[in-house]
Amino acid sequence: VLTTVLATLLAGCAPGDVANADSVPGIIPLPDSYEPHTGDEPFRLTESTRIVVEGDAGSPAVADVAELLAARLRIATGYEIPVLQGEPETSLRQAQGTADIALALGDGGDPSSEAYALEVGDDGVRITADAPAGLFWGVQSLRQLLPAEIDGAGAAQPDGGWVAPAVSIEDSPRFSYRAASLDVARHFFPVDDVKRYIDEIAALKLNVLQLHLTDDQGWRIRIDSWPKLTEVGGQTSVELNGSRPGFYTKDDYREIVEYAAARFVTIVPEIDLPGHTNAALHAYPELTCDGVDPGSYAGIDVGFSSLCAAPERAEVTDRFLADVLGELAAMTPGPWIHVGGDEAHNTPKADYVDLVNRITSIAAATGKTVVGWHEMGASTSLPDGMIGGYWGFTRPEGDSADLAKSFVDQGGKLLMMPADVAYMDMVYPDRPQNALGHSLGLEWAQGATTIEEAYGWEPTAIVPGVDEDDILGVVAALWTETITSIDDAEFMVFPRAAGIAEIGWSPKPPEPDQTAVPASPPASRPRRAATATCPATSSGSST
Ligand code: TNX
Repeated sequence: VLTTVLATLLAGCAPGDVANADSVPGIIPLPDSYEPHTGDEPFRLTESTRIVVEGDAGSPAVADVAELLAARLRIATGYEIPVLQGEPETSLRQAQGTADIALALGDGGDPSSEAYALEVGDDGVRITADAPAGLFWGVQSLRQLLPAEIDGAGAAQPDGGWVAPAVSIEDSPRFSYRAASLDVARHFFPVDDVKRYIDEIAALKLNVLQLHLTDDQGWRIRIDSWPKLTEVGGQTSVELNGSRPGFYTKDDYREIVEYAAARFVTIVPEIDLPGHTNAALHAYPELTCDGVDPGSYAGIDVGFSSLCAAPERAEVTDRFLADVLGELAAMTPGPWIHVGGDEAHNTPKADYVDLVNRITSIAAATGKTVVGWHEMGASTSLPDGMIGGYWGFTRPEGDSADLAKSFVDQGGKLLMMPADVAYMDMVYPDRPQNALGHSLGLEWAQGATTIEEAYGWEPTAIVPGVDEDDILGVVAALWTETITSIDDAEFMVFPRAAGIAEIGWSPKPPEPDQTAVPASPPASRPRRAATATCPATSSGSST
């Protein structure tokens, strides 16, 4: 899939399609600054290439980055690609017709930095960073400079050899939270599918995976103190395009979290509350106001279920919230937990605000930073620094902008995922179907979303009064009412999420009135040419 992404977005736009193709490195998201050494000899990866971790490399995380790179290169090339510590032997290696790939961790600096520098030439590759994450992102850039076959299984060898063009890159992200989401509640996705998805998003330097773990149709995460959530609530799913129930044990979840962490991706788990709770209410009818089991739900409607705000249910509801969010926080090393808050259409306004206050304060008591959908901005007592997820349109309708702004007014920040451009479950214009003949995607967010639309929005230009500093990041969201398999998920998400990855990482593009004067690299980047117009027949090579 990465190959498809890159082939579509990069090679499909190779020289001829992009005005300044000679000077733009074939990397998505486009780096902050770059200087191509046009005319210089490229780096050549051969059977004697080694990966050298420079210095004393006390950091196991750096060794892990080196091993991940080595594993990928070995699979694609069949070469040995040893990993060792020490100093790269540039001159010796050059004489043998190759050079080392060096990874160097700077001393001091900001441990949370994602910045890196990448030097590529015929005397080797050198990636430097203040923190391991930067080295990992630098590795992703290197992968994209190599021929697309580097992401393959080893069957295809590139015609021109394993070369990467000579270039100097200095790079760091615009936003610190660059996410994809995956709805594992409507249809369940097994651990291996999630790992594959993590590999794909990390290649685009997305560093958060929001897992939508619960909804009306299913509850997907084991909670020991409320076992029927998964024993009952994990056995159902949407049945539109085929059923896919299931749930993660705590070991499964830990495996996902660790796999993601090794790729510098943080898992943000979402328990959707107080609406979207039919699976929980079916498992524990004592959570409903009338105590009656609502039955399981396999359709795709939203907004009908709700926790009960009535005082006589306060004890059981607050115990449920504390147990669920407590266990979830305990198994989540990342700083965030997401408590939903969307589309509680069946919860009276006063009850909704009361429940939001209880949900968010119980969530904050776990020590995590709380994330919720923009509707939660209806409360004026949100916890300190709470993050709101804006999923209205790029031209806000109704009170969506006000509700989102409420988070900022209360000292929090926003995640931007406008549904008309950042919802990967919206149909493509030609409305393709899956292998079973079912249509893929929904249309409610202003119809089809093209690749250009997914790429053509600016996070600071949506909610009035919300500026760069008020925005934590961007999200490419995948809801799975119509999506049953990881193949279909990838088809919907890529390449559209590549545009969102670039919005989240690359420098803010110049205002439209400044684009008349083309910027000369490496000073700043132009927004890439419209990608969907590129020819589909491409070599798949970025060199
Ligand atoms: C809206 S976005 C939802 C989800 C649906 C999605 C389908 C949001 C916060 N809620 O429940 O799955 O639309 O596109």
